[in-house]
Amino acid sequence: MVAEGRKLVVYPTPLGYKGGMSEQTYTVTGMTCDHCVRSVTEEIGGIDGVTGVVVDLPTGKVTVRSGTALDVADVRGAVEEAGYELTA
Ligand SMILES: [Cu+2]
Repeated sequence: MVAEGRKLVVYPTPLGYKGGMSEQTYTVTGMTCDHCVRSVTEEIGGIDGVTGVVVDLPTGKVTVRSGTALDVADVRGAVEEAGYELTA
């Protein structure tokens, strides 16, 4: 089952939530399929304060939404934990 280009969204922000939101986009290399997307999404989603993760598989862009700004080292660690590499 291939679903290239599909965006997987988890931990959606509750409707009407406005306060203290931060959104940052990273680039992850090594993801090839939905399985990779899920691994990265779950690892990053496990970081304290993360409220949303959107992965665009073709570009490797990972958009992370959180209540407060995240430490890039935490995001890098989560990506590496999933078995991939954060390049930007
Ligand atoms: Cu994969």
